[in-house]
Amino acid sequence: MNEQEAIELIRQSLDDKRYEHSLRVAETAKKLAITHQAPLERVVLASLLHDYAKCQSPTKLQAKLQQYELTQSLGEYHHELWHGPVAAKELSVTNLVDDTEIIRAIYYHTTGHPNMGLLELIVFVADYIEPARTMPGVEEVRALANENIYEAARIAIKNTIMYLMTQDAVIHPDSWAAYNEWTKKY
Ligand code: DGI
Ligand code: FE
Ligand code: FE
Repeated sequence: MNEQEAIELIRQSLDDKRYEHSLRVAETAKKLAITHQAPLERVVLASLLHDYAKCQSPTKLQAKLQQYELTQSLGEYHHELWHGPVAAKELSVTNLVDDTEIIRAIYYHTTGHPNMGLLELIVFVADYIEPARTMPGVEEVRALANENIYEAARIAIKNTIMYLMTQDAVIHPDSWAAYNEWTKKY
């Protein structure tokens, strides 16, 4: 799939708000890819597609968790965590995307993962800092993103975990593992 095809695909599968968000993530990720000398086209493709399944209902996503045998790892967690893994599976089983790193970037874009490579880190951070994001701490991550992508990702997941804890939300083990790994690096 090329960039134009990805844009057409998300135009069909997402509402306006989510479509615009995806374009902003791709634009943000593109700049980071240039700064960090990451493969530009692949970074843009992963960013465009990261929320591909975001507009599907929790009921539909739940059925797909079953279909792709993801219920055990994700079924007990908040339905917000389902759209990345479902999008990754859907895009790979249909052979729309055959690039494993792109698939991983999509799969783990919400929770993070301890073994993320540069492409995945860029998508993860770009999703957090795209220009419409206003959560507390986002400016710090924006500034760090150009200097040290690991540290930017670390602060992003730290802020997310801290926010979720104020809500008494359950934290997915991948989020903890990512935080621990990036903190050891730091
Ligand atoms: O899809 P987006 O809105 O662009 O962003 P996202 O996929 O990063 O995040 C979706 C939501 O998931 C966001 O409100 C924060 C939440 N989230 C992230 N990690 C965890 C989590 N929610 C729970 N319960 N547990 C987590 O570990
Ligand atoms: Fe998302
Ligand atoms: Fe997103």
